[in-house]
Amino acid sequence: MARPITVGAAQFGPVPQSQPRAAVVARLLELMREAHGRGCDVVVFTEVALTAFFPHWYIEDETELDSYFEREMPSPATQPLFDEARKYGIGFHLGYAELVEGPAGKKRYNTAILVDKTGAIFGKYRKIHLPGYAAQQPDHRYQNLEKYYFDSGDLGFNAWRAFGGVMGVCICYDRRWPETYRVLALKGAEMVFLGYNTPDQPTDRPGVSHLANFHNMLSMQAGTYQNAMWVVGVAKAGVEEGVSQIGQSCIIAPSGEVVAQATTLKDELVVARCDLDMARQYRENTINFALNRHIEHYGLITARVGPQAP
Ligand code: CDT
Repeated sequence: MARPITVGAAQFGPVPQSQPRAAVVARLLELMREAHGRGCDVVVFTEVALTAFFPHWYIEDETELDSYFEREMPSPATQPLFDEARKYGIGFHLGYAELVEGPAGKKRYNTAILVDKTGAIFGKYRKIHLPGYAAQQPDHRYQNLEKYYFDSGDLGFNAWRAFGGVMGVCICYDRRWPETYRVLALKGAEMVFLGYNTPDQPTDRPGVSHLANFHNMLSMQAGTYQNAMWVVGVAKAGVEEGVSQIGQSCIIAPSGEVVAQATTLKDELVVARCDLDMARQYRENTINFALNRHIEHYGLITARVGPQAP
């Protein structure tokens, strides 16, 4: 029996460094209202949606760095998102930089939350795979300092029953690692939400990488098909503070087929009505884990490299 869900992938155009939170939230609210108008059950915002993607530059001043992070969620600035979600009866996914202050000092995470149709947070994920460098690269055109600014997520990959199915979350660079999708699938996720900030050029050389768009779609389409799940991938797109980022926000079926995709590099809502039951169908047939994954024969606990051939 079909289990339909209508999903909105809310691609976000550049967020200037100078744009206040309130103005960013106003843009997100506009996308949320459009999603409501187009019948969405849930609207998916991108990675670190509330600010410019600050890992692209080096920040020495701690107070300045802290200004990119949220210490609470909802916060006064983000409360309208939760209020409107409740008013419209729409769920949402939101990525943001999270600051946790404890006895051991500050912890910083690249985080995403899931919010239900009553405006209540029911899921949180902290990005595990952090790309880039742990130190400034002075000779690079722009930085990729996630290893410097963030701690690796400590909440694991999880899946939550919501919106008529089982929902999972990962963030950006996670999508390039097959174990991300596999662990989420093994936990039962039928649809995975993921936001990304992906430059279309290497940090150390000028010029567009002709493979940036290809690798984006390759990772997500392989992830969906090999794990029998839907993926909703949502970009921060366009030229932000001098860094040009890919778009291609899209909704991909468990067949690996792209059912909807953005055509711009700006704020743009992409909507699809998806049958969550398609994940179950694939998992009972071609991608049946229980029938076909003989992990006891994978040799996972034997030597990593075999002996020298004669
Ligand atoms: N934000 C983020 O994780 N970006 C990375 C850059 C990696 S460069 C190959 C990404 O996977 O898009």
